[in-house]
Amino acid sequence: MSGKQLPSTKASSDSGFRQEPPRLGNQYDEDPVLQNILKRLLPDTIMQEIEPDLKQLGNRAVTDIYAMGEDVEDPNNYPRLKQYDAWCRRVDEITVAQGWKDLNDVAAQEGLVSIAYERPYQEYSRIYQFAKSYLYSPSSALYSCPLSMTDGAARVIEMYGTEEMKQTFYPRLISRDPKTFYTSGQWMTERPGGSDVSRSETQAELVDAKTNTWKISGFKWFSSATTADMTMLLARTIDPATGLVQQGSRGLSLYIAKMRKPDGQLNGVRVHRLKDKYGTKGLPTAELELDGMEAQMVGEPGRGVATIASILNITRIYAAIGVVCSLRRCLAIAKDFALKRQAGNRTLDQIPLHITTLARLELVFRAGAQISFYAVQLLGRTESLPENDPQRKEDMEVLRLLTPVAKAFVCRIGVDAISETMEALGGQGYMEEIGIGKNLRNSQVNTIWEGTTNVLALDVLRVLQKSKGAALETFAQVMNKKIATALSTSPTLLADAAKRIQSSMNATCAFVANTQDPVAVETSMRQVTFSLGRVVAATLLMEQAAWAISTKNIGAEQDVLALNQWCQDSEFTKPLVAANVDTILREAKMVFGPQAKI
Ligand code: UCC
Ligand code: FAD
Repeated sequence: MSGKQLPSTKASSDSGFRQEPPRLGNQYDEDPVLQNILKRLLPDTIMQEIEPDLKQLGNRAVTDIYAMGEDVEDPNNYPRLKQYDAWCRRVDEITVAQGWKDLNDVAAQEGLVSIAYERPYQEYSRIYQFAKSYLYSPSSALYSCPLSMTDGAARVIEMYGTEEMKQTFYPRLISRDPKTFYTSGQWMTERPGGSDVSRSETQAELVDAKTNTWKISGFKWFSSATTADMTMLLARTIDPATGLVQQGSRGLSLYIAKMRKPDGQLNGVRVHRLKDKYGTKGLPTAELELDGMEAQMVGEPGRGVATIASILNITRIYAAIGVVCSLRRCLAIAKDFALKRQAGNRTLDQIPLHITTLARLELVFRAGAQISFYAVQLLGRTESLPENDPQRKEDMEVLRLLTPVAKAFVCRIGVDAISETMEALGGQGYMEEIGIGKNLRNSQVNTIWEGTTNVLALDVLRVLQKSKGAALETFAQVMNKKIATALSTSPTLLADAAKRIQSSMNATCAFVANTQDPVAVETSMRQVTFSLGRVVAATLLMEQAAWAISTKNIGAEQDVLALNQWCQDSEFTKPLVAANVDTILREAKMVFGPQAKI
């Protein structure tokens, strides 16, 4: 026998080793990455004004809001549907957890939607709002989902709504009073397709042109937040003059409808079934049959997709932020565990292999946080700057390209990283009580809803083609400006990263310009999207590092390390590869067998 000899001790359920558990403290105080992004993006006076509010929410995220989320995640409290009463009358009542209702009230009171529309700090209001959403979201069991659609609905009404909609729906969507606060659904997906809505079957028939009243019938395949008060939905418009409909997505218009009539009955909606989902268990997602749902058209007939895009472009930012804050939550647990858990004679935070594993996750978190808050910054500017401001035009162009990049890239790499945080706690990571499982399950969906990764890559292509390449040019110019400004603060420390970012940006632009074959263009779009994601993350990490150096921020060293590590990663310099018909055919044969064709 080797090793030191000791008297034997007996381990039992009440004696022997107990691991000190990881702990979560105030979620704002413990997050220097968030704090420093906010300090960089916000004027000092605003930062000072909002910080106490962020601190109080950071505390609520681990106290009462946390408890509400746990109540929702309790399997005994999952949503239940009662379709009929004892007398065979159709009632379609959905019961949700008390925590779900409380999370709604907290969201209204905390101004999680309203801050964006009250605009107390003009262009900076969005940053304030999303910082709060970031703190609330990982404890909220996905209440951030209905909030994101509510936010998008408010924006659509602000942009395209009639005066009546602005007076009836809008004030409720942005209310801070839980009694008057409305949440909204967003119904696009039907059985023939969610990525491609062109074969949608739901139809809208005009009832009264004077009051813009329509009756909608059909079947909606996914409705998250079915207990919302209202919804925005796509339907195929029956031309009142001819009684005919136009096929394809250009035949779809956007409609707004209340879920219930004034007498409390459902407004022509039957809840067909609640979805049995992998995650988002507390969110009452349903299949809905519509039979004469009374609604009003929003925007122009046949412009449904283009009009609802204003919701998509907001909810996609929520999805990116949602994954980033969940990753941070899981990483916080993994980091604290590493300080406490011993393997051999060291704690995990001293073991090189464990350190390097966590370092990669930390990088994904920092990069994702930068990209997401940049999208938020641009969203705020585009909503607040005067229409003729040249900065607004540039911001709109960059935001249009950045939004699908952020959603696709951040959600994809973020979910993978959350999965790895689970492993960092070993077997305990897999246990429900730890919280990583819930975050992983609830985050996974962000790669699917609001557009899958590939559909968003095709949205990037839409932007490149529609702008005839101008969007990418503007994007590159803006990144170059940021790099030049950052370099001027610290040429030596940042020079290597600057060279790498510019070379990667140039390679991506050249690849896009030189790739002409349609198959190659389409199949390389995911690579292009991710490459743009890596470049924008690098540029923003550099901006953050330059800010930290120039303000002598305590995190400056970490920021420079993160920047260099991100830019030195092999993925960053990996060349983009264009596929052609032959390569895809080979892949098709490999996947589907020798008969495969494209
Ligand atoms: O999943 C859903 C809700 C879940 C809950 C969300 C919670 C998130 C927060 C979580 C927090 C933790 S709701 C369903 C979401 N569904 C999608 O995202 C659909 C994915 N599919 C697409 O995005 C497709 O690309 C479609 C449906 C947009 C394709 O439609 P079309 O009609 O075939 O495409 P077109 O013909 O290219 O585009 C029609 C018009 C064009 O404008 P015009 O006519 O002026 O040329 C496009 O430029 O729409 C314009 N357009 C856009 N404009 C299309 N996409 C956009 C866009 N993103 N922004 C601006
Ligand atoms: P499909 O479109 O059939 O996609 C299947 C696969 O094909 C995907 O991998 C996709 O990337 C790929 N694909 C499709 N088209 C292309 C293409 N042209 N090129 C390359 N690849 C392609 N929808 C709503 O409208 N409202 C809601 O409230 C809502 N809530 C949801 C809640 C949950 C929990 C979930 C899981 C979904 C929800 N959805 C909702 C639906 C969601 O938006 C769709 O599932 C999503 O847009 C994908 O559509 P689909 O399911 O029809 O998949």
